[in-house]
Amino acid sequence: MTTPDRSNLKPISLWWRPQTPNPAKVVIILEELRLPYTGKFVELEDLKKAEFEAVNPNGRVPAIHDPNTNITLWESAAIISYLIATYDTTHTLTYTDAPNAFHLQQWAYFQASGQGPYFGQAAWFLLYHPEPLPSAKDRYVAETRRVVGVLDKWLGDRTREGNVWLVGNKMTYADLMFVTWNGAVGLFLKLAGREGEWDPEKEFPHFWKWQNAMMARSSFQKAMSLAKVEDVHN
Ligand SMILES: N[C@@H](CCC(=O)N[C@@H](CS)C(=O)NCC(=O)O)C(=O)O
Repeated sequence: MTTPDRSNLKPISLWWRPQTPNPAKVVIILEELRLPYTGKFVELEDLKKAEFEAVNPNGRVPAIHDPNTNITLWESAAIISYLIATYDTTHTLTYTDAPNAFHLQQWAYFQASGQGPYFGQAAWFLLYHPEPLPSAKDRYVAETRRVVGVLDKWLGDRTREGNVWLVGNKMTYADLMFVTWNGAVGLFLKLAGREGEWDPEKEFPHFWKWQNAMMARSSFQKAMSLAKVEDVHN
């Protein structure tokens, strides 16, 4: 695949819903890489209809179509991997050398398989499951805390070595992949009346510092504030 001409890019179409963690991950990377994109809002009830399933057979957001390369993709981690490989030509958010490149993949897979789904199940059982299932709620809240603990311990060890990011000495796409689900924990515990179980500043100080550094970025602010979904951005 040839590298698209950065000076003449057509907007990338992004199927999404506002303020949802997986689409917002992609918005953050589009913003960080200053790529033009158009939001294509999908109503909840349209996600499993033929029109959208022609884009994503899994019937979930996000999905993208990039007219510059003619690729259609779904799964947020695969989309981010594509955007980085195609457009981060100066490697601002990535490393290409071993072992850093593989460690980035390791953390990205951990986010996609170990953080997102577990935090998502915690939110589901706390807020949406039709029957109250205390053991399922406790299991996923405990897993959420365990995953945050893994990140906090790793970042604490890194801080003692003089680095504050997951890999190498700069913020990468792997760090940014965690920020939206991290940010959802306080909200879903609060909505479930369990805010007493979440004091990250005290319990997970390295995680908290890292999370706040990413939440302060304009890419995160934009991803969380976008509501007018058909606009062209950048
Ligand atoms: N593994 C997928 C998960 C996508 C996902 O669950 N998206 C949510 C929004 S954050 C969704 O579309 N939910 C609607 C539904 O479950 O029907 C990814 O990372 O892209």
